[in-house]
Amino acid sequence: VYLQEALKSALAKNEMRLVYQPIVEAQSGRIVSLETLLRWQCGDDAIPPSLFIPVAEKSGSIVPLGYWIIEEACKTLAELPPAAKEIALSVNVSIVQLQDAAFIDKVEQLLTHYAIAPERLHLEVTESLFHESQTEIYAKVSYLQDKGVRISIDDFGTGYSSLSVIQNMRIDFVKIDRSFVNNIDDKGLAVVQAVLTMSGTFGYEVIAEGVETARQAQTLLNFGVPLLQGYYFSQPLEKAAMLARVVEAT
Ligand code: G
Ligand code: G
Ligand code: MN
Ligand code: NA
Repeated sequence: VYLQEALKSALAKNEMRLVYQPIVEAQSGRIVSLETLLRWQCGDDAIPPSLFIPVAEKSGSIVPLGYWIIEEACKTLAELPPAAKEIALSVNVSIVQLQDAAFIDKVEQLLTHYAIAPERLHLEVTESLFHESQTEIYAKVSYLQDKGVRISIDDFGTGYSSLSVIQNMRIDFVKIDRSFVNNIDDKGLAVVQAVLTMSGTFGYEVIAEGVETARQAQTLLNFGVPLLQGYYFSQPLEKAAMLARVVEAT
């Protein structure tokens, strides 16, 4: 109840901000996109998303908060230097947000208002999202994809019906959950290889998450994973640091 109340005023009090974690091309180390991650500084406390996102989902405040997040992402995209105009931002979206009747209109309005090419907005959703009200959600996602927005399946392999999702939807990116990357020297490798093998048939690009060591990065590169993300390449960065990094690289 305390969190729920504090969440309501968090935006007005300027307590929320986004941080940005690079997703890099395995071959070159070049940044191709950045995942936006929400941070809440409530007084002296940094409250982790794992704690407050579920509360925000339950209370419905994730809906206005989610629009704020997408707007911030659009503003940041507009601020990237011209040489970085190919870089995309990948925003986490939960099912409650997609269920909101205004979702499609809001996303289109924001893209138009900030003059952002839809291809530069990626939405990260989890597999479990496609359980409830499948057809309605599918239609919304599909509509946005027709406009150019890209869809990533987050935490791939940890939810239910992972395989039916890639079969039934046009997925642009599959993000292999970090538990498999962490286990790459053992059985995790088989999962990575299976996801890679299927990518040809289903037409998605593979991103490995949670890459923490040079050894993991090298193994993933050797097996042909095209895109990598994790602490080995970069922690999530504050906006200024992210902009500096992007400018430096372009
Ligand atoms: O950044 P961190 O590792 O603490 O994130 C923990 C969880 O919170 C992750 O599952 C992540 O997807 C989720 N999360 C982080 N930022 C956002 C956000 O902006 N929106 C939503 N819906 N989830 C987020
Ligand atoms: O569920 P999702 O993939 O959106 O979660 C993203 C979360 O993973 C972020 O909170 C981010 O801080 C965290 N993260 C990013 N890179 C790494 C990593 O290399 N190792 C671990 N353990 N967590 C990571
Ligand atoms: Mn994510
Ligand atoms: Na993930």
